[in-house]
Amino acid sequence: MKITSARLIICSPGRNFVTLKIETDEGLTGLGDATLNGRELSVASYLQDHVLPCLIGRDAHRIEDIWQYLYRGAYWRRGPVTMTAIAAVDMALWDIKAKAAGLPLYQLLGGRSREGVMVYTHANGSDIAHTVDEVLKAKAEGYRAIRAQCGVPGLDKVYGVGKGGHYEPADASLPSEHDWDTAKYLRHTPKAFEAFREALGPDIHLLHDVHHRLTPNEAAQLGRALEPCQLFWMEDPTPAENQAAFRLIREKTTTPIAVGEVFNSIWDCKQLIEEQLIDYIRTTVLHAGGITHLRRIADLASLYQVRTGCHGATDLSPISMGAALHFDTWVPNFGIQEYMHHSPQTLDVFPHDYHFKDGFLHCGEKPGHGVELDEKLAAKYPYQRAYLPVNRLQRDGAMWDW
Ligand code: EZ4
Ligand code: CO
Repeated sequence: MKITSARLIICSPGRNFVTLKIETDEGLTGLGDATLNGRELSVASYLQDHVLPCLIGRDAHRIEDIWQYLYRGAYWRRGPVTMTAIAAVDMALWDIKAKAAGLPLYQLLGGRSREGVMVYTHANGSDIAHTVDEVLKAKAEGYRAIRAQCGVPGLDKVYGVGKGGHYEPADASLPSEHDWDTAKYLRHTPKAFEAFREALGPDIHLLHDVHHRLTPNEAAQLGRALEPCQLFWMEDPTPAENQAAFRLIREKTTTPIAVGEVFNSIWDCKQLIEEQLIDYIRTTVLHAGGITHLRRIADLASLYQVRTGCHGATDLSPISMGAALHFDTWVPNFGIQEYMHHSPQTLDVFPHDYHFKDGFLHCGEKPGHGVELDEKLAAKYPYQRAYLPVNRLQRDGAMWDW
């Protein structure tokens, strides 16, 4: 089965998405997500200018060979732009192979390991009382796991909190600026989680995202302070370029740790996994080289009792969500899947086979990954430049991590 065409569809139904469509001489087509939040056109150019010309005429069934060709063959390995571009090709080819087999994608990976995929949703509030309301709302909607983010007294703008409710990660045509004060955050967060746990009772999982803002020692302090609240995980407690830094956190707290939404290859998490410095690995089918590479990461993780917890924010298109849910349905060391709700416009542009029920997402049984693209509708939403915010210290305006 030969690849006859490979082209990009860039649209912005509420936010930007880059989609790769691969067509074959047998009439089967496949879709891959190529969206890299705030850097969308870089991936589009990498694909358009350098990858797509090499695909024409290749056998669409040779997924592994094409993956190696694009990774080893490029000489320049890894990085978010490269690995997102490879992921788009990989996802589209798995979609085609599964359609050719007439099977839902999870069947090609090894079949079903679970009846559904436990997801966590977001509850964001401007203060503790507001966040308690949001957390209870999520519980009432049937979620078994809830990520809570709460405004901090004395800080004007904190990422993901705002006025509460849902947030869009890329919120402006130039980066907006948030401010940060670690002492205020560390004072407030344990009090907030005590209130959330009290309101929820013991049976619902609670999660929290630190967005890389603490030093390892501060992260250990927070982890310890949160131990009585029994978190499912504390996410991205500190930047992870230096994987050994996590030893300092691990020695001091039993609060489980999740890391990896910004990772793009197995090399970013090799030491974290092999030294059992984390509990959950958050790499995705999108930013970490597709199903072919994510499967390799999950298999390494399984040797060390590290489970998956794939990133699933709105900047990953429904195509990534569909592919991730097939992966989650199979992967033996599954932990949890993030589920942040896409806008109604996005869901209309990407008709999909997955559905939510009682705290679980179900990938559906259609052949392939089960997500399509309405190109006519997509054309009504042209690309609009948009950025993630930046984070500065309140004290003196210096740039800070996030
Ligand atoms: O900041 O998806 O866990 N979820 C997150 C998200 C990420 C965005 C980055 O593009 O941290 O909000
Ligand atoms: Co995160």
